[in-house]
Amino acid sequence: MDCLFCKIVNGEIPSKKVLENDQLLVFHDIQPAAPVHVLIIPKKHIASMNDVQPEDLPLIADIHQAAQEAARELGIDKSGFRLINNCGRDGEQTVHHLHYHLLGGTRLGALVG
Ligand code: D5M
Repeated sequence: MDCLFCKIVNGEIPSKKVLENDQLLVFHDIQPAAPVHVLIIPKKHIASMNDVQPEDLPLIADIHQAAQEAARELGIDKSGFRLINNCGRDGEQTVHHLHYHLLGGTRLGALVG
């Protein structure tokens, strides 16, 4: 499958990894929008939040746990952070593999898109 994030998962495209387990990968965004900006992705290819099935819901809980762990690892757990999912055209989703942006390291203002 011609999916950028699947290629990152299987090592075809390099990434700067923060955390990895059997289900998930956390890596630095190539175009950071904040001092700390990482992406949390399931290794399983799910095109978008709209495509999450009931059997995938444990993965969504795991993503929240990974966000907490990554925030601790990156030193933004105490100051706070933002977790964002862009879905579909109007959500400005550009990579069609489910991912959550974890942003922090500064006051983010009312909206970061
Ligand atoms: O966000 C897609 C995000 O993916 C965007 O912030 C850039 C990032 N990106 C694109 N290519 C790479 C690679 N190769 N490494 C790391 N990060 C990458 P979206 O929510 O779809 O707009």
